[in-house]
Amino acid sequence: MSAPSTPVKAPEAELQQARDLIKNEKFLFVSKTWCPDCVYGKKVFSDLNTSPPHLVELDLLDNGKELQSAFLEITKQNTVPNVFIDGEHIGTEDDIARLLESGELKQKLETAGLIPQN
Ligand SMILES: N[C@@H](CCC(=O)N[C@@H](CS)C(=O)NCC(=O)O)C(=O)O
Repeated sequence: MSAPSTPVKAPEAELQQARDLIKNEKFLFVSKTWCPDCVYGKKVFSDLNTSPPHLVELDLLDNGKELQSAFLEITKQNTVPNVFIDGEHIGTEDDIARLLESGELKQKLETAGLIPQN
């Protein structure tokens, strides 16, 4: 029999931890150290000279799997990068690329005070 594909429900402690991170960190970047899509996302922000994001590298945490489940429950996204600006869920590297292309990413970063206004 194959393993169930539905992730386990996130524990309350990790749900609270994820909510607190989203609420308290103006610029939150949930990542995994080996993830190429995260490298892309980090480079986009670095090229825009943003203030450094608060990085959460899930694969370095003892409770990384549970925390990933918590972000899934909150955002419906199970992948990294999972990015938030000023509490707003931005999404993954596809969303970063789309918002970069449209100019909205820079606008959001400026509004949040994460890059200087023009
Ligand atoms: N482009 C993908 C996200 C990028 C992606 O697939 N990221 C990988 C790591 S580079 C991932 O999160 N894999 C699942 C995991 O590590 O649990 C999406 O649309 O969600």
